[in-house]
Amino acid sequence: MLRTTSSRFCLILTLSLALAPSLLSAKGTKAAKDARVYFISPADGETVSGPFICRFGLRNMGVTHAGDDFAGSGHHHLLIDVDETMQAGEAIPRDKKHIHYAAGETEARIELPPGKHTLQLVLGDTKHLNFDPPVVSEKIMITVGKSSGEEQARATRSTNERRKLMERAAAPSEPLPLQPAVTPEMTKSPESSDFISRVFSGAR
Ligand SMILES: [Cu+2]
Repeated sequence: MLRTTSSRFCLILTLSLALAPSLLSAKGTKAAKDARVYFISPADGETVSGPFICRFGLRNMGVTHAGDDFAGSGHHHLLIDVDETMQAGEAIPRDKKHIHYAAGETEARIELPPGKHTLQLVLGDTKHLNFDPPVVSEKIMITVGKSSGEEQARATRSTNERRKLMERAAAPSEPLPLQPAVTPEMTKSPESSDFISRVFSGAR
């Protein structure tokens, strides 16, 4: 009896030791095979001016809301100027450099200060954790042009100037000289003078 119990214990211990490595390596939700996240736009090396639309692409997995636990799906995160490498099962930070698109957005309007910036996409699971293995895009670099602000300021200036001109035209500060409805030549016409004299005198 004692021998049987110790044999069972040894069997359980052996099985536990055999399973332990696989249990320890299970970090986060399993990513789908061949899952790929990528930028549709902007392109790597592109120069943008002012706010731009960033479009997220995903293959072999689906996009859903954070909190939805559908197999093989997750939500996008945009990493701006982030150097750290994502680890399987690691929580994706929530700050200005790690933007969560928890409503399942597949594009976003981004506004960055002028200069060079890196962008990277990361797909997170229902709890905002990295998949195992992490589903991350290539890191791209974009340049935000300085001219964007200047162009906007110039456009605003010209619009304001146009508005001022229109207002001035609609309400002139000095009254325009009245144009005579009848030219002096017409009033001097002998025929018309004769006709008016005859009407007022009752002559026919
Ligand atoms: Cu998230």
